[in-house]
Amino acid sequence: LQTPLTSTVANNKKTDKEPRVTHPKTDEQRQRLQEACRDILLFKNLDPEEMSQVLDAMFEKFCTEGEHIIDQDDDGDNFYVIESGTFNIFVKVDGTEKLVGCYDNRGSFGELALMYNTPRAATIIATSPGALWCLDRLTFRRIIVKNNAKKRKLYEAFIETLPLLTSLEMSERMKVVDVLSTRVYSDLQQIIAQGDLADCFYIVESGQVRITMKRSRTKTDQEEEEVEIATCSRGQYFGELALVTNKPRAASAYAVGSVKCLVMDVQAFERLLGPCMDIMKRNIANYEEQLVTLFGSSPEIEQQTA
Ligand code: 1OR
Ligand code: 1OR
Repeated sequence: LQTPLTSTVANNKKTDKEPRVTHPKTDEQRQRLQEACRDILLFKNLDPEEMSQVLDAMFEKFCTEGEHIIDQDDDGDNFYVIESGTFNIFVKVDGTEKLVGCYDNRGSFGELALMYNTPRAATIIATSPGALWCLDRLTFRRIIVKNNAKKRKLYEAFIETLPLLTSLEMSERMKVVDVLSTRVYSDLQQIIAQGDLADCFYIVESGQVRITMKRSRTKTDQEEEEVEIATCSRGQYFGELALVTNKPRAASAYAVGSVKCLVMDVQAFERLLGPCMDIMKRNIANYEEQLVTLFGSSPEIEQQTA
């Protein structure tokens, strides 16, 4: 069994001055941790060595219903990955706490205070018993923040070309880059399935994405066929509709050839892309027109946004 001390020494390279944080884990714990971290966007761009350092450093925390995991305006200690449990997000508006969202057994939170050295921007309260994996501030800054600097260099120029983001300030666009992660898909791979619950938003970096919709051949026909309704290429976005309307995915998306997408989770989408909502809503109005042209009616899309 490795003790924290021996693994700390063994892992240190000569060039690193800071000691590595290591919390020893059983095989079972490590398995659960890996599973919980699989879809965490902030970890997606890490190389295997960085990822294994992150996993080594994480430690488990169980919480009870009603427990405050984070209080707004506090200093940031940890970044949290949800293994299980539900959590409410509150933000103070004019002195009163406003419920602005929730996490349901997946996702992560607490990155902002660590990334930008700011006070906590929201309060997070458990609404069920839960299990969290925590990453300490120093390790987060050493690995994730360093990685963000690389990401900014890589994506700065591309982000500047996106028509969707023109209403954002330069500093806001860089915050978008910080939360983006890259996902690669192979030919024909499904990216979005119509009818699924939605939790992220996509921008095409390279390749083509085919958008299709199911429809019955006749009014009485039970069998559905998939009709191609659009294609997205470099610089275009998709997957916004379900996030804006709070509905299941209205269409499916498939890779044509190999495809690279930039992906953002729903909380970051809501937090950062408010100023881009006009452009998106105009485009959604466009879908509705097209839907009438193609299918003769527009039952699927209904705008619920103010
Ligand atoms: P943190 O370190 O600031 C609180 O600690 C965490 O709540 C924060 O990192 C985010 O990870 C998470 N605005 C700010 N923080 C949020 C939000 C949010 N949602 C989750 N967090 N908004 C809600 C978006 C659904 C914007 C509210 C105006
Ligand atoms: P989503 O979150 O619903 C599927 O997931 C995505 O496909 C959707 O967001 C849009 O980003 C994208 N109607 C509905 N969704 C469309 C359409 C579309 N085109 C792209 N998406 N229409 C095509 C208009 C040219 C109208 C239907 C015929």
